[in-house]
Amino acid sequence: MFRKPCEVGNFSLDIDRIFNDGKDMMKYYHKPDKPGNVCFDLKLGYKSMVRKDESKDELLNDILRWIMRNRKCFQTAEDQATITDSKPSRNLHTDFVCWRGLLTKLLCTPYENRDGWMIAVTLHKGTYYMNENETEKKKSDKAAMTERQDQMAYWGWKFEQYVSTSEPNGIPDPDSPVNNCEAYCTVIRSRLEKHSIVYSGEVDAVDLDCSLENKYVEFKTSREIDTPRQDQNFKRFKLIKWWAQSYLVGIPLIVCGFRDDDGIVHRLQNFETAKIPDIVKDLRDPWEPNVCFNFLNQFLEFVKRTVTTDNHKVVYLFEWEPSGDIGCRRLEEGSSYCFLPDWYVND
Ligand code: 0WD
Ligand code: CA
Repeated sequence: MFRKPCEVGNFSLDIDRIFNDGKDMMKYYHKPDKPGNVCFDLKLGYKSMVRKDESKDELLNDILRWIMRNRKCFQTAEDQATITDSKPSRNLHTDFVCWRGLLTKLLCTPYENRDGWMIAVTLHKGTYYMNENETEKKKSDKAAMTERQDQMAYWGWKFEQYVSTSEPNGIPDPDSPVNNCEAYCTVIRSRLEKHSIVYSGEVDAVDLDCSLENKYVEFKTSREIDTPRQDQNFKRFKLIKWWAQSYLVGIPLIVCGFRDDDGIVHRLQNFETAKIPDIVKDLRDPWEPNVCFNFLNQFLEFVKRTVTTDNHKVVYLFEWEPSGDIGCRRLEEGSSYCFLPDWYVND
């Protein structure tokens, strides 16, 4: 049903969020000597964090840059035979292009009871581009964020630093400033039923000791689980997101740092992505991957049926709130939701 995701490329964003084709920013997993017994203080260096400029909406721009530099990846044999000039074909032979994070949200929608979503879709030369927009709720949540919440968001980035290095077999450097600007992203091609999809997702590190074909690892932090209630919530609401996010790009391993309320990680625990659906089976009424993929498939069908104007200046907005139906409206040509830049459409 969902074809094994295939990596077709990768790119990096440097400290200034400048795009580079390739693996410059790829990190290596440094497994601690005693993963079951560590002491990582995630609070360290909060004040010296180098922050990404959140006022800039980066849209799909980095994926589009990658596509422009790698047009040959999208050519069919037929294209190659009919090329009359040196320019590769403009047709991507791909139904959908988006960020991985958007697909994660769609997969989790059947079980989501808190956050809705807003997705802008543009059909351009036969490909549906999907861009996520912040909902009003997300904006007000962000504005109401407390210092404590901001510090806790920092803890996740800090954890990555304790367990990864820039050089293979290097030693992590928890004294250097943390930043959320640099990124390493993989580009994936996959297919769900009739829909071919190209998407990109950020990857935390590679594990050189891993014997599997895909050596990528995802880092997470989570509050240590003390009660049956916390265990249920972890399985019902957190593991579904972790599973969807990593499954989409074929990441086999998630390394979780379990922390206390004071931001200290005391132990690491591995989660094999493929086994997560089994771990949650002891829930009353557990979530199921089939339901997730069926929903995504139906949403993509709905988009294809609804978005009929092939014009990069026309955006269709799809909106959903928990327990409601999916809304859709076609916006006027040239609306503020347009997101495909001229440098891309004119290339
Ligand atoms: O719709 C999206 N997901 C967008 C992502 C819209 C516009 C831009 N981006 C950028 C992100 O800043 C990042 O560079 O794309 C890259 C990641 O895309 P993704 O892989 O599709 O995003 P997602 O799967 O939601 O998140 C992966 C990781 C996060 O790790 P955790 O463990 O927290 O899931 O990407 C990072 C974060 O480390 N990340 C961000 N970092 C800084 N600012 C952000 C953000 N807004 N979003 C994700
Ligand atoms: Ca992560």
